[in-house]
Amino acid sequence: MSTHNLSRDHFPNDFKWGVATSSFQIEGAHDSDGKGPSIWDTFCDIDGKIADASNGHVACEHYRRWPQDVELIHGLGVNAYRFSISWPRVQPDGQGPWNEAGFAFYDQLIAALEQRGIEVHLTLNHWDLPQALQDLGGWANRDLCGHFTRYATEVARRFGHRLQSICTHNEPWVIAILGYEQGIFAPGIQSRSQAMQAVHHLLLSHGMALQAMRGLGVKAAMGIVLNLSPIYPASDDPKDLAKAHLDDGLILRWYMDALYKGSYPQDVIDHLGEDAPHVMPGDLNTIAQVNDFLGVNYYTRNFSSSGNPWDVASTGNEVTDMGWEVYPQGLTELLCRLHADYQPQRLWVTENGAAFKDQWVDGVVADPQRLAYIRDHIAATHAALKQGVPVGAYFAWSLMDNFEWASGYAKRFGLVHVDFETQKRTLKQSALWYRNFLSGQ
Ligand code: IFM
Repeated sequence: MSTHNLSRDHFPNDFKWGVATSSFQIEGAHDSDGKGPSIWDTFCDIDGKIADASNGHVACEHYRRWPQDVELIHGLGVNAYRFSISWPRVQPDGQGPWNEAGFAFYDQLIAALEQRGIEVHLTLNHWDLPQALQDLGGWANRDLCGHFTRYATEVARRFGHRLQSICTHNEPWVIAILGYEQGIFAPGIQSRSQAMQAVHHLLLSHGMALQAMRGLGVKAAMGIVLNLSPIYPASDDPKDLAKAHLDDGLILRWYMDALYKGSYPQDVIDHLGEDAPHVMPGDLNTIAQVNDFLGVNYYTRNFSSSGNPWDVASTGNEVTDMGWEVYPQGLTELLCRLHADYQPQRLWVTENGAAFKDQWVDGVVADPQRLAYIRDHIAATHAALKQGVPVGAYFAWSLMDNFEWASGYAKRFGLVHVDFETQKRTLKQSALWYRNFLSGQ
C-alpha cells in the first residue's frame, strides 16, 4: 500500500498511537522542590561535553507548563503518552527518603492524562540517575540493582494501578556504551569492562524490578525499551560481514538473547574476553522474566565496516540533521526479525522520529521531511503488521523539541516547535499531519 493511502483504519482498533518524551529532556526545574542532582546535571557542567554548552536547568519548563503540554498532547488526538519519571526528583539520593513533592508532580500529570482518556506509559529510567548513586560507581556497581528495584516498587505501589505500562530502562545499550565505554554521555567514563558490567546490572535490575512489581499485583504491562536497528556489512568483504555479525551481537543479540533466551551470545563473550561482565549464578534466569511488551526505538539502520571507508552518502538516501540515514524499510525488517527470532508477546515502536533544521516563520513551521519520515515509518510499521508481527503501538519521538543530550538544544526532534527563549509552542506541519491522520482526515 502506498504510504499516502494509509489511514488509521488500516490498523487494529486497540492500536496505541502516542508521542514520547523523557524527564531530563523536558522538565527543567533541576533543583526545585527537593529534587536531587542527576548524572546529567553533573555531566552538563563539564566543559566541552554538550555541543552548545547548555544544560537541563530550564529545558522546556515542562515542570511548570505541564497543563499546557497535556492540552497539546490531547489536541493531537493520540490515545497514549510515554514519559519518564526523574528518579532524583522522587528520591533525591537514590536510596534515602522519598520526595513527596516530586511524586505530587507526577500524580497530577497522570491525573490530567487520565481525565482526558490518554493511556499512561511510564519509564522508570530514561538516563537521569541520581548523582549520589553514580558516586557509588553507578550501574557498574551491583548494589544499584537493589536500589533500582526499591525505586521501581515504590513507583508501582503508588501509581501502578493507573498506568497502562511500566518500562524499566530506556535503551540500556546507550546508557552503558555511550556513558561508560565511549564517555560521550553521562557519566562520561571510558572503560569497556565497566560498560559491560553496567549492561549486565541494567538487565539484572530489569528482571529484579519486574519480579518485585508483579509481586505487588500491579496489572500494568511491564517491559523494557531497546534501541535496535538492522546492521548491514559495508561491503561484501568477509571481514565486513564478520564485523556486521559481531556488531549485531553487541547491539541486538546481547540484549535479546538475555531477555528472551536467558543467555548471552557466546561469540560476543569470546570477543569481549576479560571485559565480559561478571555474572553470578541465577542472574540470567532473573533477567529472562516474561515481558508483556518489548519497546523498540528505531531511527535508522547501521553499517559495519572492518576498516574499509564507508560514508552514509553512499546509500543515496536522505540523511537527517543527526547524520542518520532515512531508511523506513529497516523498521519493517527489524520488527519481522525480532518476531521470527524471539517471539516477543507484543512489540511496540516506543520511539521513532527525526531531527531537521526547522524554521519558525510567521507562526508556521514547515517540516516536510519530518512529515514524510513519520508517515513512511508508520507505513513500515503497518507492513510488519501485515506480515503477522504483533505490533501494537507507535510513539513518535518527540512531542516537542527538547534537550537532545550531548547535542544540546541544536537538534530538534519535536512535532511541536519550542522557542527556547519564550517557551512558546507551535505545532509543526508534521504535528498537523499526525493529528489529521489520527482523526481520519
Ligand atoms: O532523544 C533521544 C531519546 O532520549 C532516546 N532515544 C533517541 C532519541 C533521539 O536521539
